[in-house]
Amino acid sequence: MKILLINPPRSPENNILKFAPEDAKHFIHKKLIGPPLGLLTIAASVKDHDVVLFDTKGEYDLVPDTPPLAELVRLLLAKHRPEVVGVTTITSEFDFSVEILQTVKQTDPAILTIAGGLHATLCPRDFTDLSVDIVIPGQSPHVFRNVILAKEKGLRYESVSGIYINGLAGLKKTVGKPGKWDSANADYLMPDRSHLSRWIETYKVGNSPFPSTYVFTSLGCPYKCTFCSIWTQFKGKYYQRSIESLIAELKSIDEYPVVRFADANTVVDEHFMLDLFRRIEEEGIKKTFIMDIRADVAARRPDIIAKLAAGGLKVVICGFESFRDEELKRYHKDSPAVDNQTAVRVFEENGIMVRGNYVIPNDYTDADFKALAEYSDRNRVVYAGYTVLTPMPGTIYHKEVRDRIVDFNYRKYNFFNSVMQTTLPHDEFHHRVGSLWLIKKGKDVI
Ligand code: B12
Ligand code: SF4
Repeated sequence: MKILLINPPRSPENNILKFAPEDAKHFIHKKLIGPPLGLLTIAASVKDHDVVLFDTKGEYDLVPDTPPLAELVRLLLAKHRPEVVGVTTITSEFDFSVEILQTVKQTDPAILTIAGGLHATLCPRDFTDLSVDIVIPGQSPHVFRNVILAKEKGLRYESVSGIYINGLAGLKKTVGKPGKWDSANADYLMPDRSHLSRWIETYKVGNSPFPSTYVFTSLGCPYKCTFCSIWTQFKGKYYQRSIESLIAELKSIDEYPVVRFADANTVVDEHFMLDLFRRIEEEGIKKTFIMDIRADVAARRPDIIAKLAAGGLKVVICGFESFRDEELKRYHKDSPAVDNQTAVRVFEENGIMVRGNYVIPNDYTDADFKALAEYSDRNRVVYAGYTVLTPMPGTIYHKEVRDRIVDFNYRKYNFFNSVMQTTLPHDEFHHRVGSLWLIKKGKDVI
């Protein structure tokens, strides 16, 4: 079976960048670089078939004058002649995923179209556009494989559990539950990164001359922050990979000297991380590591941070979220603001560069912006990110404020746009958020 998997482009909507002062624009995130791990996993589930994976993000970075999406998809269809096309979807890229599948159906209605990924997991019922044949929620490589087998054998898709079939009468869920699938352990599928070799030069972060890749050591998160869709995607569960499977993966990616752990939180099981880094040292694996680590972990366990730094940890992404305890409590962050300050000190003492991220609520007034600016100025970090507290569909926060949402354009759900009424005038709010990006140490950008 010929299968084409397409990673959609980034959403261009970025009101923080649009309204920021000119001198701040250089620092504001324009794009995140990284491989589509989800699609690579799906590709691995059907590797006995003829699979092509196309990263449109990488393509637009590599060849900026690549034709617009619909034309690009038509070229891909003409070149690869797939019988099945699959897309992965996060909320802000939903429209592009649908546009890809619409182009597929306009070109050849016989091609089977399948949508999966985070947004398909949290909001499967959004995929009612008739260009979508099947929606597969969840960690679903085995279900995807079952759909391909059904197509191959000419069976009805109704026989595959765990999918939604779309049609004129709407989406219909098939009966039964898909069999158990242990994505992080027994059923872990090693991604075949050779699918991405065309774009490897584009996977470079900041000023690094070396390409980076993502590897997950865990899935899900044991915390329950109200604005976060990662724990809801995994229904609050947390799955840890095995150390030996990680060592095997790290040893297989010599072409990527920089590895970002794609975890919600890399240090949850502290013993696990210490054991992993002991094995990394034993195996003589030399990489630069980037991780997401919570402030409270660094504040409580500076000894662990020191060990990780010795093993190659160079950059940490840390969700500071707020400088006020009452806001952190409201977000269910489970970590007081003082931990942010302690964490910055611990990371810096260990030569680790910190990317600290704050989320800005839509009701911030002039006084709130001034207070945050003052705090952030006292706690400068090398890379600082200031994004908008966004009600992502499928989160607690979305349920809380759903009646106050004024902008339903999913392209804006990427943390760079307020989709609720702001207390300050709309343009000024984004200008003020943009100005904050100037409060950081030095001139580096990631
Ligand atoms: C890797 C990653 C990326 C990569 C790759 C994503 C891509 N497709 O191109 C890059 C770096 C490009 C990226 C970019 C962005 N990301 Co990102 N990213 C992640 C991260 C860290 C890990 C995701 C992952 O790989 N998980 C592991 C894989 C195996 O799981 P998975 O993707 O869910 O895939 C499984 C299933 O979903 C399913 N599946 C997936 N695809 C498909 C397709 C089919 C056909 C089927 C059947 C099944 C299926 O099967 C897979 C295997 O089991 C998550 C945070 C996290 N820790 O989860 C954020 C996350 C997904 N990103 C997020 C966001 C917002 C972004 C950005 C918009 C950020 C920004 N503001 O710029 C950008 C988008 C573009 C840009 N502006 O540059 C949000 C999404 C929130 C939401 N509700 O939409 C997350 C959850 C982070 C967060 N803080 O909330 N991201
Ligand atoms: S914001 Fe971080 S700590 Fe909170 S639930 Fe999401 S991943 Fe977990």
